Amino acid sequence: MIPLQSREIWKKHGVKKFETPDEFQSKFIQHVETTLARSLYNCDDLAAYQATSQSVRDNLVIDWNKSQQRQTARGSKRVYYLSLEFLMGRALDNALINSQDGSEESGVEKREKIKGAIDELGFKLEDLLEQEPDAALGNGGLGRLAACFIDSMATGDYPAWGYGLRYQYGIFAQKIIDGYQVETPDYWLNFANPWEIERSEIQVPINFYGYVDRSDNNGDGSTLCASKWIGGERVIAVPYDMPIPGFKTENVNNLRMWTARPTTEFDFAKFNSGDYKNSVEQQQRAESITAVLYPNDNFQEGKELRLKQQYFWCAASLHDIVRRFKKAKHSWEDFPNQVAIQLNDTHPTLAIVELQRILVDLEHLDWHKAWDIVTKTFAYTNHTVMQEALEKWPIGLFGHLLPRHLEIIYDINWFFLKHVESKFPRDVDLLSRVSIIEEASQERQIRMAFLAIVGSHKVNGVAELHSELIKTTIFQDFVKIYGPGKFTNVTNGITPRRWLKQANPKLGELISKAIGDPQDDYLLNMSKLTELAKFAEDEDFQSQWNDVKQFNKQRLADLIEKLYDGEDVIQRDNIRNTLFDIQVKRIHEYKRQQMNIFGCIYRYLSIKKLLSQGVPISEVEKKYPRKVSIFGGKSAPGYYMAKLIIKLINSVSDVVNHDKEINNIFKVVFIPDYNVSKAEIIIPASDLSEHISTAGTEASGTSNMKFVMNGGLIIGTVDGANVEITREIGEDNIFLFGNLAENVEELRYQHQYHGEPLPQELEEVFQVIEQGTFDGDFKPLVESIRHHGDYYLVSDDFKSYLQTQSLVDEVYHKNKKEWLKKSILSVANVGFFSSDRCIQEYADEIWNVEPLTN
Ligand code: OX2
Repeated sequence: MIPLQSREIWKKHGVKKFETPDEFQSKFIQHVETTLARSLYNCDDLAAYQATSQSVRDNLVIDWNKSQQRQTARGSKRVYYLSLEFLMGRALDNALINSQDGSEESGVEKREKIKGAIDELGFKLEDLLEQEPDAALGNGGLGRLAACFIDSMATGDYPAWGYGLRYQYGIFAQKIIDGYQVETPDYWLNFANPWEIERSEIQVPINFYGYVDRSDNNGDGSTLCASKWIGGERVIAVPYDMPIPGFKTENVNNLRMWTARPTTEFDFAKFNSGDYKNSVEQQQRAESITAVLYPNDNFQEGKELRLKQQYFWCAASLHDIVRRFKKAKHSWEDFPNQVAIQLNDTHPTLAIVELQRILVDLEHLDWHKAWDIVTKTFAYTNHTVMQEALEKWPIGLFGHLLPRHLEIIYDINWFFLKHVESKFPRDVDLLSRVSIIEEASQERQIRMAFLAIVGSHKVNGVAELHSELIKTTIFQDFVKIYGPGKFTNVTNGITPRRWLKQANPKLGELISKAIGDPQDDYLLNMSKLTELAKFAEDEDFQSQWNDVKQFNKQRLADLIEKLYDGEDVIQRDNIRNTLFDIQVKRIHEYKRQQMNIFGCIYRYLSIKKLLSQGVPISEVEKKYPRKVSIFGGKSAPGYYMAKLIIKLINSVSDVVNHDKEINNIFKVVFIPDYNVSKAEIIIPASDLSEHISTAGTEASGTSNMKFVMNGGLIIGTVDGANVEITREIGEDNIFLFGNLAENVEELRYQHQYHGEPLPQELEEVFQVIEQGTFDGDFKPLVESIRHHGDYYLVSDDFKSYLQTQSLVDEVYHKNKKEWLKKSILSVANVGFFSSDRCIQEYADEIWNVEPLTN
């Protein structure tokens, strides 16, 4: 503590945020010369990016300190969002847009001034933004959702922290070599990361392995005899903090990311036995815990290191949360009134067990009293119903790494099953179905989703259809046990700051002008967008709307040209009448990129057929108007089928794009290394985007919302959030097709037992693939549909997919006004999908926390 008389000196010198362009320039130069130890003569774009970021960060940190002090002083309940993935992307532009001071000026105006100030210093803001590597600490939707949520929590003035892991390697960078995906490491911390603050003064010891001591562990001869875990291997968790600014508020929240370090304890035993090298090696292993993000999306791999990551992160975060709670000197009963912890999927389920261990073993609370606190604290979000993604851990592996936690899980299960038995006596089947320990498999396994349900007071799905599905399928028995009230829905959302204002400044400008909102308040209150509806048929407005779209298409064409080494793949001169059809997301059989590329092959064959019949190309173009099909996305490195789909897309692209005869009326493009910053260019450029998962498999989807928010139309199945998007924007404004979720089981059954012939169109596609028209061996892909039950129902939906694509062509090319009207109406009604709305629902229905305003 600073002595009272010294505080005056602090106050006199108190740090100040830069407010004017002039003050910014002064900060910038100071950071170049001192922080970076560079000068006027050797300040390149990278240094300028870093100096800009440091300057902006200084402002954030000042608000961050105030926000944290305010939150502590008010003693308000805090939310902790635990996510193993935060797919943040770049921070600088977002920080500029969100930057706020006491003045009336919006962050957006401020950004313009900084841009001017940077100009004067001899740099271009756009070039500096490009210097920043993506913080790609996530796989796909789940990690990006966490990033949108912390943006909205800060914006809504909620006292909330995110907790994650600071991986040294984020999701791999994807290279395409000979059409195949090749993974290269993403060492994103190559240059200092100006957005993080290392907190090396905080060191949390984390233990693994060891054994459980049941002797008199109080050491004082008292009768209290709890168990005590004696850990065998110790590492240290050190946090890095990232300030998260809200929009139009001075509130700045914290994202705390843990990194693993070796202990500095000296192992005398090893040293004396001359085993120095070994003791160093063991120390080095500590760092490997947070070295790399597991690159699977919707798939669990079951590796010990992954479980270590999970425990390391949960234990460090809980230690932190409990320490903060204890400082305020509340009684333990008050814990759930002070702390809400949201589990982003089952990855942080160990936090439930760890809190119970802290309360029972370390704080000596009665088991039931402790468990009451635990269940009131936690809530769990489920993101999938797919079996292969549901986490299970073999008892052997788990008990070796975390022996005491295994015991606690057994006890949790014992009390839970006792409760079930009392409610449903003698239903042995039910007991074995809901047991946290699965006995059926070869080795007994812990079902993490069940543990998460039992240890939480609320469980939510991420879109209405999905939340209904979990209640009738994977968690059916739990609805019977706990009643339906424990299960709820919070439909996903996205932050309009990044996904509208930042990604699509031109559209943002047009909107704010049209609805008379120069301060961009619509970015907080998205219902204001409904004002756009009155312009839906206004020709002048339509033409401005269209101009924005064309500008964004041009911007994407530039990116593609760069990625294709200067090849003008998308014919520049024709962009205005070329439909951009985009599918960008993780490559997965259930997302059905294979159906899209089969559709592309069919289109190509149809064009060729007409040409071979002597139909002139100008006539062919009437039936198959200009279109470019754009794909992007990463496959898990070990996912054979997904990798084959990538190869097929690239091979088709090779054939189609180099076929002179079709005169460029159709192109297929694969954009390598899809990531957040590329998404910001790609999404605003879509005329049409594809969200075509097998009904019932995509829990929500969030890129569907991003595309609609940017004026793109959707072709999609009746799945995930597509259902609610349809409800919000109107069924006239979306192209839906395909079988419904309720019919999927029956269709799969039919495939298994009655092998029906494939539709003619798909048969034709398979024949040319089998003839070797496209480089590569695609037999497994074709066989999975022809002979192995077509699990994802491509054959069932293919025809209606093609028909719907024809309808798309017709509206786009023959009725452009109608198209633009649909596009405007979609944006007018997309407001529901702001993540601000999600956070408000979580806060009101699940966390019971209030925003904290000045
Ligand atoms: C994804 C889901 O697949 C996607 O549908 C959803 O929009 C997203 O999470 C955010 O809720 N891993 N990733 C997901 O689920 C799992 C498991």
